[in-house]
Amino acid sequence: MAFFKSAGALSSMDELYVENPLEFWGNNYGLSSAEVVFLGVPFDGTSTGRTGSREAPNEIRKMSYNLETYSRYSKKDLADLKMLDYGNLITVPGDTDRTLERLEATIKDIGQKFPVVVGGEHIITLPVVKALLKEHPKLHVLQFDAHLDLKDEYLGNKYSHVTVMRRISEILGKGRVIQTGARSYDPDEREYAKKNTFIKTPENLLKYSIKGPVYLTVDMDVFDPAIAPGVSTPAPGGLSFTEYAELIKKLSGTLEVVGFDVVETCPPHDEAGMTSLLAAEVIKETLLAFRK
Ligand SMILES: [Mn+2]
Repeated sequence: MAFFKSAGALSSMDELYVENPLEFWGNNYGLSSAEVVFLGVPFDGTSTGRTGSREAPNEIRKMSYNLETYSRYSKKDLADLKMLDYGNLITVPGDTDRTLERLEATIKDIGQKFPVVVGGEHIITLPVVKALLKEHPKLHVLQFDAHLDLKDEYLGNKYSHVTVMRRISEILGKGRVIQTGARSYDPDEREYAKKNTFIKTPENLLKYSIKGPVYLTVDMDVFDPAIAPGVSTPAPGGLSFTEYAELIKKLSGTLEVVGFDVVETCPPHDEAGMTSLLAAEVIKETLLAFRK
């Protein structure tokens, strides 16, 4: 539970029986000493489906209070990590470009840490990847998503949550984007993927080795809508949580992950907070799997 907060860097505030329920698990460390930095990005300006993912960072923070900090998958505990909740990016409503510029600048600030970025919709992955490229020129991106997000444009818009992986693939170059969980895409996206990215089933992902640093992006619609109904664009037939947790546990032995995001949770369309709760659990397991 979140009670371990007072077990870290002590201050006189720890004498008081109060806590701030709008923080991810740990927040005992300043930016200079934290190893893991959470950043919320409450932005849903290009959502083509249901809107509302801007509400996700705070909903996921609330749900994180329901979870144990220990993981039975990784046998590790969040309480052992030095973490900082950096807060939410101040977005510019109606202005995608300026919002993404702000996000890129913010990630450049914290890029030497292990960033955990909580969306918001999927376009936010683009500036994060751009910022991390400075630190990691050989970066690969591993995407868990029901969709390929490889459209060249949508209604004339090149910067959208349905074009995000196309833009990232163009920046990184051939073969540096690996996509898994995809089950909803058009023939043009499939054609682009054949030439430029790798599509792997979760099973095949384990046989494939990615050399060099990896940024992970988890779109919550990769999960089955039965357990994750609160997403912008649900697609039947997705992963279970157990499948995901076991998969990343196996990958944790080989992948050098330098940060990740969890995007597309859409609280206004959620049932009983279950997708936000799942997102909190996904953040916890992913962080513990890839952070020693
Ligand atoms: Mn996506």
